[in-house]
Amino acid sequence: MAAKVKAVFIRLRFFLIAVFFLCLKTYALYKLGFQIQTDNLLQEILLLMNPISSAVLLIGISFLFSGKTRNLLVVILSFIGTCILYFNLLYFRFFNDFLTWPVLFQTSNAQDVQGSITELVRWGDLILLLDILVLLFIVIKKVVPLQVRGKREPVLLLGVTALLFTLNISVAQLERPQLLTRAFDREMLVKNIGIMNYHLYDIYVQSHSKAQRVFAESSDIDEVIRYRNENYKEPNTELFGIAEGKNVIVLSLESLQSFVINETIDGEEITPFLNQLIEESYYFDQFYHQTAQGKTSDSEFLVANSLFGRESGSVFFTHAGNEYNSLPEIVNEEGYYTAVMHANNKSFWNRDMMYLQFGYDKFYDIASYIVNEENSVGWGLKDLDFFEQSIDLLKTQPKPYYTKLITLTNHFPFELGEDDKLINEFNSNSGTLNRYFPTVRYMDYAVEHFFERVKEEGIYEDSIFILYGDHYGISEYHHKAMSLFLGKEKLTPFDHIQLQRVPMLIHIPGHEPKVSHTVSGQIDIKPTIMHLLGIDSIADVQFGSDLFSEERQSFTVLRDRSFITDEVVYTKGLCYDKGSELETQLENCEPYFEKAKLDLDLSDKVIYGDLLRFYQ
Ligand code: GP9
Ligand code: MN
Repeated sequence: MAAKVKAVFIRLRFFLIAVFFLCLKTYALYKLGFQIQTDNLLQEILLLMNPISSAVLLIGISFLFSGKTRNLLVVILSFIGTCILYFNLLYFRFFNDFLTWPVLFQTSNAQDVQGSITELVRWGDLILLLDILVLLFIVIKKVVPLQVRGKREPVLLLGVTALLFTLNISVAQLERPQLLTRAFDREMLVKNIGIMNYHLYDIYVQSHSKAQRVFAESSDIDEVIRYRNENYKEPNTELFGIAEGKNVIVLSLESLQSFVINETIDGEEITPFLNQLIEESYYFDQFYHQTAQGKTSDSEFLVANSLFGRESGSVFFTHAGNEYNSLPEIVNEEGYYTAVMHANNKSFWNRDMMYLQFGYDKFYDIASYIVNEENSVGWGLKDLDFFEQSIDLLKTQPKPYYTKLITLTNHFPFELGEDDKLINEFNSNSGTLNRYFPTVRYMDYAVEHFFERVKEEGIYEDSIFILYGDHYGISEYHHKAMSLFLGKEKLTPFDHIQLQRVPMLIHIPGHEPKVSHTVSGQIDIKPTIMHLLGIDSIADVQFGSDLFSEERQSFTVLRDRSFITDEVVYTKGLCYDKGSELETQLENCEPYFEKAKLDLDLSDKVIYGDLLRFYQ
């Protein structure tokens, strides 16, 4: 056996040397070119191993040939691999990001790179050709013998590639669960599955969504428009246009759920400031997040478009090239300056690409903030520092502006320094739930500080504020601990749906507070803001309705097809009576089946077919 393996190695040594060179080069570029940082040994191992499977596959194409052609192909394929790496490097030097398939065709990006190519190319880059020269030398000098094409080789090669890739993915899953389904961030993907496999994955995702777009026809939008017209709700006449010309400040509050509102831990309020703000705002206590795997990005998508995100994956990745008629773009036309402030990498959730499509004037990403060890925790910049630094940015913006600020500290795994813990942790078997309360409390404190500062800076009076929780923070996995907090014996699917409520506040200085019990969701934010600004929404393709409209139907559907009305909750094929919180006959839910289905399916149809390109 050992002798056989040795023989194979000797026979394939030229191929193996080439694979080794390409892997080594990729690893060196990860470290020196793309400056990928690792936090632990496992991540370092992943970086080392992730180029192998794709290098074997790429250079293995030579196995389809014999003799001189085969050896020459090894050199050419290595060169192609190097070119792919190099294009990424140039792109990275310009955008601090990895290439994506649609970007190659998005002319503005490509032109940006072309325009400054002389600044991006460096003499030292020639070192990337060193191995190619060595390989070429070997071929020319005939150092390695010529090989005949083996019948089984291509099959064997595919097998080995698959094996190597499976190994890679398994280790990556340990490091990043749900890596491919959530597809958070390009850097994370590259770090885990390697740059070449990332490109293959990207091509797969993009082509899949392209296909549905190709078969869509302009008449497909008609059904959607008809449905939209049937469901349009007249704005509330008293509030229509009330905020015209005022700044709109949107606070997307990380992982904030409604179950903490007006609750305490050891006698201490969890959200003292929000509780007080609710007393001075319009508050919607039956408001649901409608996100799925796209998490924050899904909530952003819902708010900007009044369309649903995807059932799986993230629409921010799969449909960032679509035509949208987004809120930033709409208010832009009314003279608003539009921006997002969020201290994370701009490519996270593909935001940099999607925001272009939404028409934001500016994305203040991590590069706009001073982030260091002292002011960071968990995912990055602490909320208090984030808000403080954002105030300076707000002040530089032309008025009126529409600005969304996205917080970060209250993110799983809910880490917080001792000094910032203003209340005790909870005491249960779930560390996650236990830690959640102090981080929520901290976020509440940071939001309070933000309000103090906007008042000090004279921003407050000229602005309206929209605050909402982006999605759940505590998953079903922690139900046992959660039941302890809620004082229930066991949580049912009904309780689970109730836990999908997130706080939603509209604070307009000078307005009397009001609590609304209308069942609603993130899909309703866009028409609500439009109407407050005096922009009619009848001609806009959207699936929500104005939260203030007197004609509003108290109803919302979640992305997993559960739905809620004043009377019932439908989830997991069961119908619950809201009053008794017990299961009831399916008949009671039936009248809403059609609406729930159409809302989701027609919204999906718009996205998959890129139908808004047919509608202006
Ligand atoms: C990342 C932040 C968190 O920038 O928005 O994303 P999430 O994991 O909550 O979707
Ligand atoms: Mn989030």
